[in-house]
Amino acid sequence: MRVEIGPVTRLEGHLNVLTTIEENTIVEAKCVGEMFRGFEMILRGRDPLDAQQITQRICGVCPYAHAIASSYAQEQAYGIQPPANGRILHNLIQGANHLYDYLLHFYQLAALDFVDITAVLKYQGRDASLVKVRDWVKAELASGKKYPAAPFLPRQDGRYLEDTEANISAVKNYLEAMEMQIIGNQAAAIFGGKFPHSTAIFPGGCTQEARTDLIAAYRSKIKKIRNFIHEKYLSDILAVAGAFPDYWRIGVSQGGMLSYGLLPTGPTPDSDRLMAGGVLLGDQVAPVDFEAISQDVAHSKYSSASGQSVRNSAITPAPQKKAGYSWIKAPRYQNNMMEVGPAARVLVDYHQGHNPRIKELVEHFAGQAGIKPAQLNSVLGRHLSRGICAVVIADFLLAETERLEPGAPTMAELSIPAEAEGFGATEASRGALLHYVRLEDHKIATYECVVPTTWNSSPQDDRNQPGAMESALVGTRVADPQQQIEANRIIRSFDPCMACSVH
Ligand code: NFE
Repeated sequence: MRVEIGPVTRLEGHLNVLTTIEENTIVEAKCVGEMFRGFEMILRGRDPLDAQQITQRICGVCPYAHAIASSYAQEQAYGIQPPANGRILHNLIQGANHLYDYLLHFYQLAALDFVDITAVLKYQGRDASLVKVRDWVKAELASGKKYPAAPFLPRQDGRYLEDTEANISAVKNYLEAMEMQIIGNQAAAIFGGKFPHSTAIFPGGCTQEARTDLIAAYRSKIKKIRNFIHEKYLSDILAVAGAFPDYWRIGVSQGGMLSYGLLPTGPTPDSDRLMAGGVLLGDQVAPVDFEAISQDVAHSKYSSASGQSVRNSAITPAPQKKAGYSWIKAPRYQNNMMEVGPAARVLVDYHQGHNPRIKELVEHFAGQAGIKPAQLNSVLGRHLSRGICAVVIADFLLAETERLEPGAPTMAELSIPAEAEGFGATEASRGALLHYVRLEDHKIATYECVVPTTWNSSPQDDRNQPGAMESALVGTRVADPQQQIEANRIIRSFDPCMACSVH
């Protein structure tokens, strides 16, 4: 039986998933990116200093990651490095965006897969926001509409969290998480100029000053989010994990794990990072080699050559291509399918014994849940990994503010060479993000972005090997093949951003 479960809701953009079901088990899944954008074509021939601005328009959720990756790529091309303050401000802006994004994903996008919103009907307290949600849900259910209004309903049939108090508390935190996201974006905008699209992130640093009043304002906002992470976010993840332990074994991707590492602690992107990068295949981690990345298009709607390296990437849209079922390309590492994202970030760092705090958190939570660290490759593992990332990032950002030198320069001088190239790699919230720029005659000749959701939601490659999300869906038992709440939970655990994936 073939069942389309698109458009999948509570994610960014347009995703369709074509599933083949046999005996209530998914035997094949095809992820379909349904739009074409062409940012790399837009960039050709332009002034390279447009790139960190234009690439931010790829997405309203992770724009700073694009600005950072573009800045790193241009810094390499121009042969410059930011002053210490400049690199720290990059980190402060990008890190605040990660915190915002994890909370957005868990509460607004994923939690309603597990939390029973109808539990608010039993709420008898006086919290004005909860009363509003209760009355709204009541009215929508009473309306008899087939499709009650978003965001809480409709939803797939299935088992939800049963404890009324836990459900009501999660809904309360759902509302508070939105306040936290505002605070996170305000924190980022203190140095980034504005959200979503920063005007201040620049190759060579940041155009905002490192003033003591700004630093104090930033710190107070990050401290509020840090408290929410420790008091609410982690316990809500664990409450879901406690009620749905089977999801430690559901949604396991079948390839390797790739992370470029997050938040450099020294003057250049090559410096050590808060979270170390690497390629994890089996239990072996190797350093990342950008030359080992290629992008297949056998099953994508492009007629350009398949399997090209990042440097030689080309893009010719072919909407009528019969074998192409997605507008997403299929990036591969030495021909291996890779999962990117929070679980990859945590596991790649953990396997290298790099950040002691990550090791401690992984072992603490794995012990508490009775799982092996490798089970972070799962639906619950991705949620918990975001929680772990949030803890280490919040602490790091506060420590970074103490390393700022108020009044010292935040920007390096730059001049644009006639011919040059650069790679810029970072971790967006959803995973490994690579930008590549090649200049000719002071202008952009080639620009290529290899984006997190392009890895995770990729279609099959030239060898018909599925993408990470496709592989994580195969083998999943579904109680109701038409609704597939289980598949929806798997898909959302990756937090796909289709706008980014097709860019
Ligand atoms: Ni549009 Fe993006 C992806 C992230 S790339 S959300 O995929 O995170 O920077």
